Amino acid sequence: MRLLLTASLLTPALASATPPVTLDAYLRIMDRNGDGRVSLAEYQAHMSQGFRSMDRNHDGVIEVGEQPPGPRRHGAITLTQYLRNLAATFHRQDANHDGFLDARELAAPPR
Ligand SMILES: [Ca+2]
Ligand SMILES: [Ca+2]
Repeated sequence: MRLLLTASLLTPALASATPPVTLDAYLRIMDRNGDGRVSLAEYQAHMSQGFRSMDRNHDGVIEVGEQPPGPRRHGAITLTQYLRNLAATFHRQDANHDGFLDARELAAPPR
């Protein structure tokens, strides 16, 4: 389980530069206030980094042309919509419905 996770979460560069990074370490990257669990705000802050890097003209909208090519391509998506989608994912992953993701919930396959 841990091996699988390590392989899927790490970029090759990171993997070669550091000792194996555990799921706990991954959680700590998201866990900004250090309480050992990931709140929705922490999840959104971390996951929206990708949005911000795709939003090349920084207008809060990812145009179709800024999206990676692929079958899931859809119309332009705003940051607001994106955060709403992240919230939906967060709540699906929150298996025990306590409003936080622990390491196990973070590692669970998307529902
Ligand atoms: Ca936290
Ligand atoms: Ca939870």
